[in-house]
Amino acid sequence: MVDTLSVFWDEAMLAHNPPAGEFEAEWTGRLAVEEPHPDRPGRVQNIKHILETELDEQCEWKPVEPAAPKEIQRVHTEEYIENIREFSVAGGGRLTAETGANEHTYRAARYAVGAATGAARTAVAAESATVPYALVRPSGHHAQPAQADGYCFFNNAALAAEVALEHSDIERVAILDWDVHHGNGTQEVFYDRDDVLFISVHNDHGSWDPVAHPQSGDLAEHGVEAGEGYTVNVPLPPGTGDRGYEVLMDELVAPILTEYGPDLLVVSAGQDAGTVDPLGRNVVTMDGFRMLGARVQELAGRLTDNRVVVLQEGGYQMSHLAYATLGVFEGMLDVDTGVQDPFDWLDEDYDSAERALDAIATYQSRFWGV
Ligand code: OKP
Ligand code: ZN
Repeated sequence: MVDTLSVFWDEAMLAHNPPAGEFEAEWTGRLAVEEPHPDRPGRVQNIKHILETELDEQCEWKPVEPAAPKEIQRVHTEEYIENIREFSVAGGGRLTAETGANEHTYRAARYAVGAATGAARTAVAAESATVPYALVRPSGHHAQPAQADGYCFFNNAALAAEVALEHSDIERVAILDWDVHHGNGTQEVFYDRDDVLFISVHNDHGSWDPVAHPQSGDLAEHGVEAGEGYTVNVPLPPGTGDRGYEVLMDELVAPILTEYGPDLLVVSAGQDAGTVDPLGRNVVTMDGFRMLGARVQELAGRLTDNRVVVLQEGGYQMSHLAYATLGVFEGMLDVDTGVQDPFDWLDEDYDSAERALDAIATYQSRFWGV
């Protein structure tokens, strides 16, 4: 039984700020009002505050050591890390169409990695009656070994998995990425390996940049060589909601994780599948996120001796993100705060989701008993 949430957090992560413009893109001068970039500090400030107001008794706040470049080299090239440092300390700007830095980004990104690896170390420590949670920005799941993408610089989840694998008790890690965007960076890192199972659940958005994001997130991206079958993509149609996510947890994720038998579960928890998120097209409510948290906890209890680590990824509707994230931890800790989703009003398209999930299960049945 887990009863506390260990939140790895440092204010250094608030100072990162991508350039303003038109939504996530560069300013063209066609519009009247410049908009702050969707990855705003308020995202994590709101999560921190709702945890303090609604789950204060359960939360333990943990200090973060910023990761050194050497540690980040477990996943990224030395040259890439140095490029990010130089770009950031010189004042920043846009690295890709949507991914930008300021002078604080390099430091913030090192804190994010440090929070993720600190949380992973807590998770592998045998007596973990706590859920370690890295409350971080910038996110990591789009970052590839030598390529920034999708608001991400260093891949926090991949680094958490690598750090865990250095522990003698940990031979296999499963990463479940429910951020509404494809975790292409994490996929890339482990594409030819079977010691890390990567499951990404996302909107079927495809590739969005030939250089920064060439991966499609389609079913056919299922790993190569030793990694064949160990990348599992679950691309979902728009409108998938609570019921679709519940079915995919029970009919795809749970059986595959059970068959794989991981020693640690890493969750790339971006709550941008949330209803009203401006960057996603799914309609998961707080109840759906409670369900996801409860399912993850059930799987960790049954498969990994409660070894689980939760890493913050996306989520851009600043109010809903906080409620959704509270829902995840209510589910994990089996607590009912009584808080209701204030933004729950859209119907889900379950028929489309069901058709997609059936096709995905058929495809995956060549690798797994689903
Ligand atoms: C980051 B995370 C093409 C559209 C791509 C990027 C979204 C990044 C989301 N320019 N938009 O939450 O997965
Ligand atoms: Zn996302």
